[in-house]
Amino acid sequence: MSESDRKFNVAIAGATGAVGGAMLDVLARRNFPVKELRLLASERSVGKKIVYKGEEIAVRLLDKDAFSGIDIALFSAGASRSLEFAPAAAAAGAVVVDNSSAFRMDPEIPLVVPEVNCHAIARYRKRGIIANPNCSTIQMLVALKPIHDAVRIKRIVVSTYQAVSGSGAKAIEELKEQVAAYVRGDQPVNKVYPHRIAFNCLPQIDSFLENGYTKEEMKMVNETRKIFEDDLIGVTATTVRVPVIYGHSESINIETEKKITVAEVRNLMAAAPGVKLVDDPANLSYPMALDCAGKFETLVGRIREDESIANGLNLWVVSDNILKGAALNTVQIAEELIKSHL
Ligand code: 25A
Ligand code: L14
Repeated sequence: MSESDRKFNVAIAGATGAVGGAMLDVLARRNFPVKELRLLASERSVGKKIVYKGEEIAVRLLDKDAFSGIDIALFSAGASRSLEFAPAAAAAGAVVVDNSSAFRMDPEIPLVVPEVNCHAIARYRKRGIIANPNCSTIQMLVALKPIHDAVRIKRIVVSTYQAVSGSGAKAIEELKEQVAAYVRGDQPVNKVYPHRIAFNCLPQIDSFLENGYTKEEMKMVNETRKIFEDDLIGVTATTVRVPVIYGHSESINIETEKKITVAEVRNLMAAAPGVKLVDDPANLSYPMALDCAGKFETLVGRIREDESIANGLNLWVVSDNILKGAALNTVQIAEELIKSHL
């Protein structure tokens, strides 16, 4: 069999969700060599038909027996489902690429952004699972990796402006319904979020921890250290939900060990894999959530020197949280798996 004839049996756990649907899309857009595609979800969706490349596929129940014959299992049904079913998928011989937070900080499980630490994938063999990082961490590190390699980043101060699609399909509906209710003059109702999200900003993503930070904020701290393999890098984050449907935006301030100029950073960004430089203030051109939706690249702009310290920089980084933040990164990991490991 020639290299181009190799095809793989792929399962998607959580296929009916916001991220699962994007996984189907990305597999098709990138022409992933799929032999069988098995779509798995909860009882609610069993029997529902989903079209992949013109072919209708019926959704099956996610259970421990669902993975026989599967080569690669992409998981996006939440952390509790991953904890319950990913080990069974691995035991059945599949390599799992998991989108949830369940395994990210497990020292035996690699946490991978292909543009940043592709080499770590090889460590999947021990448990048969590879973790996909948090969406906000992924886009930040795609942009910062070339700078870290060039002049070492000592400290990162990041504030995020996160889209509602990160909390799934029902959160997108909640924002739309609240906007419609507001325009009608009715009282908007909140179910997914603890407060109204329409025409508001919520400085809370995920639950609060003892130290006063949210879990989302501490994911950015801990996952950055693991992916950069740098326990000394300082990271502090404030994560905020904004009434945007697709695309997380991030204001990032960094302090570097050695000096780097704005022109040098622009050159690094123009050459960086997965990055598109959008930084032409004279023409009012900068990264915006509306422009990143549906795109594979992470947009970087507003690059400025931080004039309050010796070696400081500010950047504005925007990416589609459902694509690079989840489905695309997962499929890229699967592509690397079949290229170098399976
Ligand atoms: O809190 P958790 O458990 O960690 O979950 C976190 C949430 O994060 C999302 C994902 O939402 C998940 O619900 N998510 C996961 N990874 C992410 C990432 N990297 C991420 N978000 C951002 N970045 P989602 O809407 O994208 O996907 C949900 C999927 O999970 C399936 N699912 C849920 N419970 C399951 C299950 N699959 C198997 N067994 C279970 N027990 C879910 O499938 C969906 O594919 P579904 O069939 O249950 O839902 C189909 C549609 O039904 C709607 N719906 C959801 N909940 C309810 C509901 N309808 C009625 N009642 C409900 N309680 C949804 O709109 C869904 O589209
Ligand atoms: O992947 O925006 O850890 O609500 C879970 C919740 C990503 C974002 C994760 C959200 C997330 C998310």
